[in-house]
Amino acid sequence: MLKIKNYINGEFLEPNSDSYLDNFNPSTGEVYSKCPDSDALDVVLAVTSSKKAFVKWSKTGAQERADWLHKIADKLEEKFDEFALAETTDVGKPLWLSKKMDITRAIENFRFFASKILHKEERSTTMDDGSLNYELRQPVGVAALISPWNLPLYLLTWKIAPALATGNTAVCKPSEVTPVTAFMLAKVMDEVGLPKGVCNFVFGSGKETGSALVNHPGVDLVSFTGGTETGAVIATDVASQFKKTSLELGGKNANIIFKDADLDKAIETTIKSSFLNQGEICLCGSRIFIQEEIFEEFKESFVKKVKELKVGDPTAEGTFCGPLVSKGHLDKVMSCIELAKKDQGVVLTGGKSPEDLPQDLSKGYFLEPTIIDELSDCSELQQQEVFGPVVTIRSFKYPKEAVKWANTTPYGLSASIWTKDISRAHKVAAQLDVGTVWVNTWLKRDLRMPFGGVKASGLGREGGEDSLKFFTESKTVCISL
Ligand code: TXE
Repeated sequence: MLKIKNYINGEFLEPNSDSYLDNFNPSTGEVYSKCPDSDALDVVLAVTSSKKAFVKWSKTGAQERADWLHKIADKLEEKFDEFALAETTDVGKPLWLSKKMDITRAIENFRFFASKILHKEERSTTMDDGSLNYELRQPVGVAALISPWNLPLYLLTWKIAPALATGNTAVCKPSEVTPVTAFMLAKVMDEVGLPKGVCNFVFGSGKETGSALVNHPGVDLVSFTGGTETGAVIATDVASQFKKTSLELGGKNANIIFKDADLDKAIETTIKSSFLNQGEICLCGSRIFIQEEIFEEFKESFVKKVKELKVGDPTAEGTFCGPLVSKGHLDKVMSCIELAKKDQGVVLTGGKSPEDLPQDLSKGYFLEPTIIDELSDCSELQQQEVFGPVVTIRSFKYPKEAVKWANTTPYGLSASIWTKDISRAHKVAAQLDVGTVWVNTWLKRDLRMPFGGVKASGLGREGGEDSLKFFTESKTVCISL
């Protein structure tokens, strides 16, 4: 049985409490590893180590920090298959997806910021009297990096890479639901000889470990990705401590398909934007709006193709959906489907566990991809994030009606638009209250561009220059010549 340990000050340590959380394999429903249930004392050790390491690390040159990030990326490449299988086992996502997205993007995160940091620019101005102003962008200090269970290594490294590249040190608190690849990353950092205390890992629950970390006075910055509710708790915690904070939260994203869309391409991509990673991606387009002229044609083709998706063993060839991440999450998603049925929703396909699962997967948390039609406009489910393989479809007549519906949600993370009319695409994109809009595509990410949400989807932007800005403090120096 794998027993995960904290990684603090360059050592692998048992939690102070010596208590552990069960970590389940979602495909079999069995406990397959143990995650430390760390307490405030473990957090104090990690923050103290991080603070001590900051003195030297913050003074290292950009090239030296970039070299360390490349060493970590080199090791991740070496252990690519091991990491991919571990992520699939822990989350339930198909192995091909772990390889194509999660581990590949984790490596890219290190490579991108190892390069970006070498091109950091600071502003300067000269005044009429000849005085010189220049800006210093200096590391903030100890960064608390808190990540969710859906894209564990991808989203944790999305924070670690810029944090270290800019000269901060870090205390990572991965999700207790999927801790394994973070533990493997700690081993990689240890193996490459990253100076001790530069990146610490404390595993445990959000309420105890996560909360102790966010509230530790030695933490200078918080980068959080997770649910909106948790984001609100953290925002409240840090508000009176004035800590630099970035919150990437939930989404209830619209996917708007106009009558002139390339229907085949729209349907092919909509299958991914609806059900990739079992719908457990905050950027999934869970509300599909189709212009009435093509609604029936879309519905018939979409339902037919979704019925053909393979649900089962995430390590098997051809699997499109593995299990949901936990029993609790499966129950939550099933309750959303029951709510939809109560609110006049018609389940066109899915809504239940597959019948043909082999015996060894019979206790797994599987759910067939689910399409719901005719859901009442005032159903709570039109507003609530499901975060599972469940989408609703609805027709619209005019573009302004689609925009109204798309914006009628507390969230504002992303949206997709399908149309050949580029002028309409520009106009509709400008009217959507979200942080990212995709036109005739989905989930295409350029790491140079900012990423984040508005409204209940979060605060702040990370990505490219925005990450360098977030992970540094700006200081203006004015010299009278
Ligand atoms: O989030 P949780 P989950 C969202 C997604 C969904 C949620 C699922 O929309 O709503 O994340 O991930 C720790 N103080 N996104 O269930 O429960 C917890 O231990 C400090 C959006 O993991 O919020 C875990 O490590 N920490 C995102 C992390 O917070 C606390 C992309 C997240 O836990 C804490 C991916 C506390 N009080 C998922 N309570 C995006 N927008 O990019 C919990 N934690």
